[in-house]
Amino acid sequence: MTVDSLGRVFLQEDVDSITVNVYGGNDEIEIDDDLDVPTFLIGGLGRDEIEGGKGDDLLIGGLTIYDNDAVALAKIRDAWTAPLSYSTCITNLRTGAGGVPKLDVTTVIDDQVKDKLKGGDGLDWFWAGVLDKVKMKPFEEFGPPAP
Ligand SMILES: [Ca+2]
Ligand SMILES: [Ca+2]
Ligand SMILES: [Ca+2]
Repeated sequence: MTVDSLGRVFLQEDVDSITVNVYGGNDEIEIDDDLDVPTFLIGGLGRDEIEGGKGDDLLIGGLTIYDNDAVALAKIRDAWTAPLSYSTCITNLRTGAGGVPKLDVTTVIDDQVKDKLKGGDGLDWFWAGVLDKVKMKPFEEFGPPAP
């Protein structure tokens, strides 16, 4: 069972993906460990605790320049949840392939406070700053491409 921002309840089989953007304030986003759908989770300003579930989660501790642009966020979600490999989805988002809004050091902005990010199972992608605490698996990707 899944509940949206308006309090509506969905059956899990009817949910393809989940996008959560909580903006300012110290927020907690927790996706159930058993929920196997891809998610796109943005903490925004404030000390946020973001926990992914069993699916592939894209976790951002700070802000993006797209946070007030629902169309851009939906395009990012679609690129992240596309039926392509983990590394292809990430490359497409890093490079802006096919017109998707790019995720790079100019569009994802750290909010300089301590966020906690945890991905859980699945293949997750993390964007965090130096102050943030990140719990990720060694083969998972972090932020921009390695220099
Ligand atoms: Ca926040
Ligand atoms: Ca934050
Ligand atoms: Ca996960």
